[in-house]
Order: sequence, then C-alpha cells, then structure tokens
Amino acid sequence: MSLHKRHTLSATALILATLGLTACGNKDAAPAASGEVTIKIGHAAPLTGPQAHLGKDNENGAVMAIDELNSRGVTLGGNKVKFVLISEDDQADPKAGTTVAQKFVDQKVNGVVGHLNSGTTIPASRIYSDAGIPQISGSATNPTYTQQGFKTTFRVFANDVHQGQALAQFATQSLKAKTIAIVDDRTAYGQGLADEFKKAAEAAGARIVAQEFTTDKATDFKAILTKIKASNPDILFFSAMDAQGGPALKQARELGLKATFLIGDGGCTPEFIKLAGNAAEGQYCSLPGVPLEKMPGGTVFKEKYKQRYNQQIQLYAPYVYDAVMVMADAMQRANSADPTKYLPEVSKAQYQGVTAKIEFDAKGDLSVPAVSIYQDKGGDWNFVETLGVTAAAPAKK
Ligand code: ABU
Repeated sequence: MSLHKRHTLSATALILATLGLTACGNKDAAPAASGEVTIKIGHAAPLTGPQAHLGKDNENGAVMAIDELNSRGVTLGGNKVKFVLISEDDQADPKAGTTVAQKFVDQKVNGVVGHLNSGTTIPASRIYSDAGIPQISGSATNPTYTQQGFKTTFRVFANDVHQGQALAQFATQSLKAKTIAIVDDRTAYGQGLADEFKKAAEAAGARIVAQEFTTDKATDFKAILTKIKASNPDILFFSAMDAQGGPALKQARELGLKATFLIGDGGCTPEFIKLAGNAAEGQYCSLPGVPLEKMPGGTVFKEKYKQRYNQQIQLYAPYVYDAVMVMADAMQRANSADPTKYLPEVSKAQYQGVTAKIEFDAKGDLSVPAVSIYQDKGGDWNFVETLGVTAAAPAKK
C-alpha cells in the first residue's frame, strides 16, 4: 500500500470516527470525493389523503431549514456536510407510521423530524428510541409522546395538557360557558385533547351535556350533531383535524345548532375556514405558541414561506423548521452527527428559534410552553389572547 493510499484511508477513518459512523454503518455518511459528508434527516407526515396539505406544510418547513443549513455551509469535525431530507408519507396511519420509522432506521438516518400526528408519532417513537435516533416533533401534541421515558423524544411546542387547560380556561372564563358538548375523532390527538379539555372544564365548573365520537375519515356529522342540538350547549368543542372540523361546523349551522364552536390546533388553519365557509365567522381555535407576528423570527419566516411557496402557512411549518434547526445546532455543538454524541446536546438546547427560545424540560417538552386563542374574523384567524404558560421542569439528563 502506498503512503498516499494509507493516508487517504486513515483520513477517511478519521472522518467516519469524528462523525461517529463506521464503514458498515451509514455508508452514505462517508465523505464523497469532494470530502463532503451526507447527513440524513428523516421527515414523516401524511403527504396524501385529507391531511396532505398539513403534511406538505410540515415538509415545506423542513425543506426551508435544510436549504438554509446547506447554503450556510455547515462543517462537522472539520468536514463540510450536506444535509439531505428524506421525506416519507405515513398517511396519518399508526401502522404506516411504524413502517416508515423502521425504514428510517434501516436507512440509518441521523435524526427524525416528525411525525405530524400523535397517532403516528407515539408508536414510531419506540422504534427511534430502540435505535437511539433523536426525534423532534413540530406538531404532535399528545402528552404521552414525551412521557414514555425515552431519551430520544422532543417536541418544540406545548402539549395537550397545556392546550386542554387553555381551551377550558378560555371557554369557562372568557366565554363564560356553563354547558359544553364535546366531539372527538378517537385518534390519539382528538381523544387525548378532548380528555384534557373535559377534565379542566369540569374542574372549572362547566357541565358536559353531551359527548359524541367520530373518526378522522368521517365527512357526515349530522347524526351526532342532531343529538348534540337537543342538549343545547353553550359551546361545542370539536376535537379533530380541519378536514373534519370545517364540514362539521358547516353542518352544525345547517341543522340550526347555535353553540359557539371551539376547535384545537388541528383545526386552526386557513383550510378549516375554507371548508366551513361563512359558518367559521366568529368561531374560535387554539394553537400552541404565540402568534407568528409575536414570534422572534415569525414575520421574516412568513414572508420567506410566501415567496417560496406562493401560499399561506397552514400551521406547523415554522415549528418543523425550528425542529430541524435545533437538531443541526445540537450536531454542531457536539461536532458530530452521531446520535450517541449529539443526543445529549439536544437535551441541553438553548436555541433561539423562529417560534421561540427552545429549551427542553426533563421529558423533552418545551420548558416554557404557551397556547394562544384565535377567532375567525372576515375569513382569517385573528389573535385573541395567549394562555396557559407553565413553569419549567428540570432539564433532561
Ligand atoms: N396537534 C394536532 C395535530 C397533530 C397531532 O396529532 O397531534
């Protein structure tokens, strides 16, 4: 073996060692002839079906972050790295979500942003945990995700304990509701948020006068809405995504149900207003975080998104952008894309993101979560108030 060849081999071994990768591990992470190393970020969301607009919105946020990182020219261990997004359609289906997760593990991704839905994020998180792959969700709000004792799970906004409490506080104090009807779609998100909302609303003295169930595939809600109309509630809390919430509100008004309509973050979208039409006027939704205009980088992000995609942000794009950036920031502080090396740095994040300053508590939830309420006025969601900020828990070890 020539000296030159020996040098080349040992340099390669050094780069692999620096990145924490072995020749039989992430082969794509080996430096190309240019000396550039590929860092694979997995992204999973529904990219087909009724939630495709939300999945695409998440993907857009991730793509913006990846492109920005690559244009900055990040180096790890002295080597230029190229971030590559591997985006997969999990169809918002728990089983498809685990298939995608296993695929990411087999592809030896360096980290995962997602999934979009709590129903896919939770079962997938066990697979990532077993493989030691850091996972940051920018949209899954069910508290269980970060309560399983996994070191690899993080999310960059409030969970549904916070959101349920904030919605109940708004319903009982601001709207002075005494009687409430609840519908949920029996998904991890819809059911989980309905449970938290119900608990908090009852504790605040409201009476739940009707509770009905639907699915995340349903399009006709008239049977359950007719039953709810008979109980004449002050508020109808509809715990589902926009694809169900919008049509449900429209059908409620067609049936003469007058209750104020309240929906969580899954319905806090331009798509909801489009689907509900005039019926959306004056109704309310909640969304973890503060309004885009009050976020540290919200206005700039909104403009960049509009310029690039020629459309409004649906919901989670800025959070998914931050999720990618938090992951890349941790890699840079660890000087490594090896999950075992950069995972502890994710826990220690103090990242000034577009959406907020991101620091995690012991479970991987945001240390200082907030939830905001919006009202539809003239076809747009208008900010009403921010509620439910809770104290930080100790940082994850
Ligand atoms: N947070 C609302 C939509 C995503 C989820 O299933 O949690």
